[in-house]
Amino acid sequence: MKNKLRLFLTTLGFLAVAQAGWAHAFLDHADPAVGSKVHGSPRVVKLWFTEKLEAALCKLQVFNESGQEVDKRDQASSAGDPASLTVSLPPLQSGKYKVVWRAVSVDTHVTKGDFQFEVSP
Ligand SMILES: [Cu+2]
Repeated sequence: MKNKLRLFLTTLGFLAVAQAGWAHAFLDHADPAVGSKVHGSPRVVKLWFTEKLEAALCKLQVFNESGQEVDKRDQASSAGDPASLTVSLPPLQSGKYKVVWRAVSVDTHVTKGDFQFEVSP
């Protein structure tokens, strides 16, 4: 009986560790918002995540409809906001843009995603 209890507690311990491992950096929200239509060219794309990031290992890119990267390749976390990622943009023409991100949280777990937004005049 004691062994069974120990096994049970050990299993609980593993489950707790597994749960903690789920604390990855998921996209919380973005500006421009996911799937949104914005009037005029945004100056930056900013993403907020659910966990603090290792900014140097993260990637944030913006592509136009022809698949060309249009961002200024200057992605960084905002000062004092280590769960965010920002990349700046040149003036964008009207059209659809795709944001592709790869986030590495401080626990070194990697998450990826992409979404679109549309620029209208
Ligand atoms: Cu994680």
